[in-house]
Amino acid sequence: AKLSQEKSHWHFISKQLAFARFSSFVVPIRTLILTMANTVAGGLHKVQEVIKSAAGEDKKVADLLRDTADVHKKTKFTTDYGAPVAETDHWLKPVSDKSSGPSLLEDQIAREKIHRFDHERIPERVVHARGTGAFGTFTLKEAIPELSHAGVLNDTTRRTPVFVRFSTVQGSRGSADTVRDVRGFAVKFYTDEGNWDIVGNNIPVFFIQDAIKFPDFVHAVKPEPHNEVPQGQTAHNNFWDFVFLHPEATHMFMWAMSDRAIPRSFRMMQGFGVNTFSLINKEGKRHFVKFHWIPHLGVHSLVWDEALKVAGQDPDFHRKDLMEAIDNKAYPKWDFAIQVIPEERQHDFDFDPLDATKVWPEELVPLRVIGELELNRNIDEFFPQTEQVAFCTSHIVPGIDFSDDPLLQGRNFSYFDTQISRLGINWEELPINRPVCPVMNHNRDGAMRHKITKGTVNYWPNRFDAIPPTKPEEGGFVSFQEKILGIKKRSQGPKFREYHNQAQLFYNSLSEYEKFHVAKAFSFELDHCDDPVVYQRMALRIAEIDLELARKVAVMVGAPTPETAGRQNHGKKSRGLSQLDFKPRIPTIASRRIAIIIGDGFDSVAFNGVYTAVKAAGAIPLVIGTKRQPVFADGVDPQTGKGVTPDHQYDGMRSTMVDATFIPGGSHIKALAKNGQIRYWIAESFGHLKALGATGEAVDLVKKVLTDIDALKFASQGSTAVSESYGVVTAAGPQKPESFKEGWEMVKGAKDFLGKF
Ligand code: HDE
Repeated sequence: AKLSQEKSHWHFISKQLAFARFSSFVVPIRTLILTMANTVAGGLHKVQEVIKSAAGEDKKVADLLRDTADVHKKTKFTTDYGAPVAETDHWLKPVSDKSSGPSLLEDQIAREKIHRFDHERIPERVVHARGTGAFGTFTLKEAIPELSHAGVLNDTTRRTPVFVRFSTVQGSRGSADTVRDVRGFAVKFYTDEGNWDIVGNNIPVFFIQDAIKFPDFVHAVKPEPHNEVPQGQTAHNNFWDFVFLHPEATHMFMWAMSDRAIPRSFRMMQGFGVNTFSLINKEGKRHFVKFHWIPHLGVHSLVWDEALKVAGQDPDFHRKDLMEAIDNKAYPKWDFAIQVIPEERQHDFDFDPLDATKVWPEELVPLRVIGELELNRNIDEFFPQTEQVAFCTSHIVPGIDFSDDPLLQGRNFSYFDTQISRLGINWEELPINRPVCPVMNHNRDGAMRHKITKGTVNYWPNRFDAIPPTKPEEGGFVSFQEKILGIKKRSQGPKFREYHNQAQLFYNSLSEYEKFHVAKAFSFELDHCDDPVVYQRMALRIAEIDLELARKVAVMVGAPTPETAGRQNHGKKSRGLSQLDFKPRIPTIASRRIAIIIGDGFDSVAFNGVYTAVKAAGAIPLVIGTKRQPVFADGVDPQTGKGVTPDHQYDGMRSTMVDATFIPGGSHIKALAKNGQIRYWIAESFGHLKALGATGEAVDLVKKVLTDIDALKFASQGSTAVSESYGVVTAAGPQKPESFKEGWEMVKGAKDFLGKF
């Protein structure tokens, strides 16, 4: 019953994923070979590129090599002060024939080891503590001299090195990846004119408008003070209490309750600078700007049931996904786009463009794609790179400037400040943070200073004219000259006081399936609040967005069902808010994980065909077997023949860890059919709307399981037809070459069907 209740969300997900996940399951041999050849050639090309850049084309690679050692190179073991060490396993102590005496304090080697260990931890980030990073390249596709004179936005021949850190917000460093939360999307560009950081999120708006509210907000969202519960969740009284008391949070919490907050992968989410910045051109003219990252893979999410399970089954799911994709050379890419408002049009909208709780609807301010980001290199060591990387919204380069967005103004203070307590005042000298261009000024000293500056003066002006400020005509940064008028007071602009229009705009723009998920998300979250004041008031707040939604949620969470809308829904929609607006650039299964389930007696023709096809398409086949020792195909003698060693056995893997599952036919089906874990795997995959493929005897097994859960009516009818949308592809015939052809027809069918969406 539950499964059929949820069928609408299966439908939604299948539209997005079924083809991408499944299209290469059954490929004719010729196509297969061609695809393999292309993939291999593409792969080699990329490898050569990376090696070339490691050799010096990528300035950050070259820079980091200065501080990189290799534990696998045969070098001498030494103390930190360089003295060679002969023994590291025993503390120095008096030892007799019979026993050993006390450990001696004089052992400088043991003491050094323990001292270093005692101080290994640094404070975790106060927010965004859990994260992972990777290196990449930013390429400008279209210069924008009319808007900005920044080198990085004008020179299309440059390859600007970048470091990107993705994160969750609420949980601590060891929390799970797939929790419902906003994701950080912080990009550090190592430009020739200094570092430029876009410290963004995967949601384009924020909960609050003024930075002074940030400590209250973070206290409310983080684990509660009396018991430090919950971890990695917004599902608690204090969070919902706070957002009710701050109507400005209304727009953002709608996003946070949508599928955007449970991404399938960091590689499949958008990024937004959120705050409004300025672009300054050569003539000194200013345009307000918002920055966007649009993933080539499209925007995809988990379903909540998957997210919950994966949080326990593999808390590092997103971290590993990113690393795995880069290792497999399926480099994630994003378009870099800008939205621009000329300064003189600042007041032409019914929202304030400097209010970070508002988007600039695309219909009013179109997106312009001007560049591309590719992540193509994993980190070498987590702590010195991902943990020590330090982003600052205040890191801008000439040609870019701030705006009076009051959230940004506070952020510009906060990030630098927090790095001082996390890393110390000389944090900008750390290898991951230092720029690739020369750094020179009269800032000096402080704990852990690395740089040595020769000369007798450390101030300006000085009698030698040593290191004067860089002149504007030589590229020196000049702040935008802005005329300010107003009464100094603790307040905000009038348009900041409108909180509901865009919350409705967002909700109205979602597909039915996404709306269904929002209702479920509220129901989960408010169900976890045990203070009636909290969930009752929230039901009323939701009624100010959409009455129908509020009524659904109220029933589920035990609040009185609202009778009237707190405010009429204006019914308007906008593009780019539903994630259905972001399809994969090219439908691909590259980097997707495909499980192939086998036991002794599997059909080797079907197995080999699908395994090779999946690999050739750049996807990751994971063979799941009864055990991790060799498993034998039908007709292969276990004594003399060659078996397949599975990557995992049933206990070590779950359907939630993969994007699709294929089960070849063969006599192994008799045993599989009796195995509860396998039957559950099939049912769960179907429930999460993942593509399921089966051939030969496996078709009956899949059908039986789907019949048992009363789901067959949604699945493939017959052996050659692809199901309308439910991603179940079966070929019942014997696995001779003809049936590959048959399979190919099915794949084409799926393509035609999915092409409509
Ligand atoms: Fe942050 N935020 N933030 N934030 N934020 C931090 O800086 C802060 C805000 C974001 O991967 C901290 O280095 C204030 C919006 C990301 O290292 C801290 C305000 C957005 C990251 C801080 C905001 C963000 C942080 C903690 C309200 C989206 C992780 C550690 C005015 C545009 C960066 C650190 C990384 C981290 C302050 C609001 C994104 C304390 C005061 C809006 C992605 O400085």
